[in-house]
Amino acid sequence: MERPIRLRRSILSVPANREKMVRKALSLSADVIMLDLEDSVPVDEKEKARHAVVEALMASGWKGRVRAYRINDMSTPFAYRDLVDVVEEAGPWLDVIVVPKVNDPAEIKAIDYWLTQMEMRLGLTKKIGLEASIETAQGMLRVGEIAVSSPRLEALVFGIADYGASVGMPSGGISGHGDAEDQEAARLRWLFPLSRMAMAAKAAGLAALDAPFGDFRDPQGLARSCAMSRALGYDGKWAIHPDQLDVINQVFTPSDDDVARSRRIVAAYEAARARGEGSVAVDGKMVDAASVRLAQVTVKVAEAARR
Ligand code: 1VU
Ligand code: MG
Repeated sequence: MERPIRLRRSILSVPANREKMVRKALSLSADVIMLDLEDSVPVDEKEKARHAVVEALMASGWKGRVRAYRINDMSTPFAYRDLVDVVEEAGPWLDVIVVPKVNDPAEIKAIDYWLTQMEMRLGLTKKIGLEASIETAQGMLRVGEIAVSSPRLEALVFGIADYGASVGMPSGGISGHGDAEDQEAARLRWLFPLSRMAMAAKAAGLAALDAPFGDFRDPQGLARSCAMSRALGYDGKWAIHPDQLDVINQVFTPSDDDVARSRRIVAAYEAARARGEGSVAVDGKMVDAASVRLAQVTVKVAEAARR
């Protein structure tokens, strides 16, 4: 199964039971709109929120944005209804389902089977994609197996607050919480889990998506958080508030200089290969097959962002 290529710099999480926010989301500059049925929706609103997801997925005005929703996790009494009720009604309009707190590859395999049955019954020709959220110690331990558990998987998502809770981290320094000193001291904590998840995602050919930054009134803190995950190979980051979208889109879009340099690298390397050489100097730096692969990723993301 060929994985669709999707632009995923910014993913806006929208509580599905908040009608006004759902409507507003379609006017915002997120690449992906992710209608949430999980942690931002209270238990007694889950059923109403499922209907809202169906309505929103089928609404007009998406304009090329990725249509996503998040189910509740597989240990809850909600997950199967989240899947069946939404996919049976709005399956043809849906691009991807986000599965939270994945601890075991069997959870993704089970969802894959159910989706296959529903797609057959509904006569859907387009396969529905999956994203697995890694936000527990168990999930992080098995992230390599989870990443290859289904050809439907398109991305792994890092869930920072739940991961912090699951390993017993203090909350100061998580996702913008705590003071400046907490933030600075906490930066090192994220290097290992962020890198581990990115490595598993990229080895399986998936996108790596970073968790949201909770302090939506701190654009500098958000930019620092984006820069860190971008540097570690992440493709995009969740947003929980409209004001975060411009910063995220900017950090995860290659700059004009980056794109121009990448094109020079690809051209110089192709010329070198035609001469029978495998390395060449560009702007005083060595370029070989590995640098060309990096340059091609940059060009591909920039072209997708321009569309
Ligand atoms: O200007 P308007 O009145 O028309 O709209 C408000 C507000 O409704 C809207 N807005 C949003 N629209 C779409 N999606 C959103 N996520 C969203 N957030 C706000 O923007 C206008 C300005 O809003 P505001 O500054 O007055 O902010 P509020 O006090 O209304 O809302 C703040 C919170 C944090 C409550 C809100 O942004 C929110 O609920 N965000 C999403 C939370 C979420 O999805 N949580 C789950 C994912 S995160 C996770 O799983 C764990 C880390
Ligand atoms: Mg979570």
